[in-house]
Amino acid sequence: MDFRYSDEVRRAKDSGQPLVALETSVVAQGLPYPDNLAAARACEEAIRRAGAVPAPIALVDGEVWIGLEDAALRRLAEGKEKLLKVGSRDLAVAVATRASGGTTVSATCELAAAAGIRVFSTGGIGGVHRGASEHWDISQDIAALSRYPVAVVCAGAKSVLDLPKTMELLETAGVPVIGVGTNELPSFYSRESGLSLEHRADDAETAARIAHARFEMLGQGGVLYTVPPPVEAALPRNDVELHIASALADADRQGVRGKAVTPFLLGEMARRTGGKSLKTNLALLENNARFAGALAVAYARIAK
Ligand code: PSU
Ligand code: MN
Repeated sequence: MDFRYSDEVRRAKDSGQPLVALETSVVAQGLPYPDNLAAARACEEAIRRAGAVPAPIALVDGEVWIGLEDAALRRLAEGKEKLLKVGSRDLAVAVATRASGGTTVSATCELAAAAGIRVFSTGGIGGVHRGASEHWDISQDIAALSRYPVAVVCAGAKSVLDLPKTMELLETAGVPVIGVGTNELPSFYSRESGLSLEHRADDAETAARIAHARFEMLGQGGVLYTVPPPVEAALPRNDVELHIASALADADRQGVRGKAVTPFLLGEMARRTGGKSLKTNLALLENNARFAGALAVAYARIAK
C-alpha cells in the first residue's frame, strides 16, 4: 500500500528493528492541547528507551503516515484545522477527500498490519457502550482486533463502556485478552473492574510468545494485552463510577451520540475530577508504551 513513512520508521523497517504503532485519535480528539502533544512525545520516548521505534499513524492531507514528523504531529495536536476521527470505515473517505485526522484503534490496527507492524500501544479500546441493547453503539475496534494480526497494548476499557458485554463480544470475536501481571481486567482509570481474566502474562517474553503463536503459527487475528494503570496514578473505582454515571446522563440530555460519545466523556471526566483523570490518562499511556516497547523487542527476538 502507498503509505508515507517517516525517516525514522523507514530506517527501522529496512534494518529490521522492532516497531510499535501508536494511535493518534488520542491526540486529535482524546486529550486537550498541549497535554496531547506531551503525551505523544512521552509515548515515543518510552518506546525508544525500551529499544524499539515508535510509529504514530495518522491521516495527513489524505495521506497515510506511518511515523509522524514533528510538524505533522503538531498539526494534529494543535487542532487549528478540521481533524477527523478516523476509524476503519472512515479511511477511504479521508483518503479520497484529502482530509487529516487521528486514527482510532480500529484504523490503527488495520494500517499497522498493512505496514507489517505487529505491536501497537494505546490507552483504552472502544467496545460495547452502556445501553447498547437500545442504541447498538459498539465500537469498530472489536472487529478490527479480531481481524488484524496486531498485539494491542491497553489499560483495558473505560467503565464508560459496558465492560461485561465488551468482554463477551471479544470472546465471540475470538480475541484473547491477556492480563499483564494481573488476573483482573483493568478499567482504564482504575486497576480493577471486578471482572476476572482467564489468561495472564507476567513479562514481555511470555506475552510475545502468545502473539507469535497466534500470528505466525496459527495465522489468526489480534491479541489484547491489558496493563493496569500505575498504582500512584490510578483512581478509585467508586469515584470513577459516580462521575461516569453523571457524565453519561449529561451526554444523553445534550443528545451526544455515535462517535462523539467517547471524546465527550473523556472531557467530562477531566472536568469532573479536576484534571485528575487527565493525569491518569497520561501516566497509563506512557506505561503502556513502555510495555509495548519491551513486547516488540521480545517479539523480534522470537520471530528471528
Ligand atoms: N478510549 C480512551 N481514549 C480514547 C479512545 C478510547 O480511553 O481516545 C479512542 C480510541 O482511539 C478508540 C476510539 O479506538 O476512541 C473508540 O471510539 P468509538 O467508541 O467511537 O469506536
Ligand atoms: Mn461508537
